[in-house]
Amino acid sequence: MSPLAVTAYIALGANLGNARVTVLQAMQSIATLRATYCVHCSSLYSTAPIDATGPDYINAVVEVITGLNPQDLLFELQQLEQTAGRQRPYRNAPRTLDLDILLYGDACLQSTTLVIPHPRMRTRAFVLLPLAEIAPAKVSINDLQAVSDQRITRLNTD
Ligand code: PH2
Ligand code: MG
Ligand code: MG
Repeated sequence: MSPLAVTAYIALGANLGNARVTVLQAMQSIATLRATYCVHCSSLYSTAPIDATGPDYINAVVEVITGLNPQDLLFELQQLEQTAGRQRPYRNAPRTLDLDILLYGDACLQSTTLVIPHPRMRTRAFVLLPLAEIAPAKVSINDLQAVSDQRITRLNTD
């Protein structure tokens, strides 16, 4: 039996167009998804591309409580990516908006379309620092030390 609602963490990233505006709008859109409530939004971070080329990214993480199952949540997030004009010319290409499910309760899932926890989340400062800001218990000191060479700057929101 699946629970009524689960706490999930979603990573937001963008490095094409007005990335700051796109990420802020995506946070609002996530908060209005059906059966989904946004509990915490991290600050925005400017980050160097990792395993990718192109401009610096804007990254953030949000915590939601959702009644959607993982596949339905993924579908809704992909719809938001499409609305933001997401194109996929090649792996890790610059993008207008990327929305990745990091954690979904304590679920471990491995389907052809979705792997949870996100397989690369522990190796990326652009995920770990915003996640640590809103959910410190989800990130260890060792995690943070392992990514301390990756360039990342928290942006002031005022
Ligand atoms: N996303 C990637 C690959 N590399 N680098 C940064 N800084 N931020 C991202 O969101 C990002 C990346 C693939 O999704
Ligand atoms: Mg991604
Ligand atoms: Mg993605």
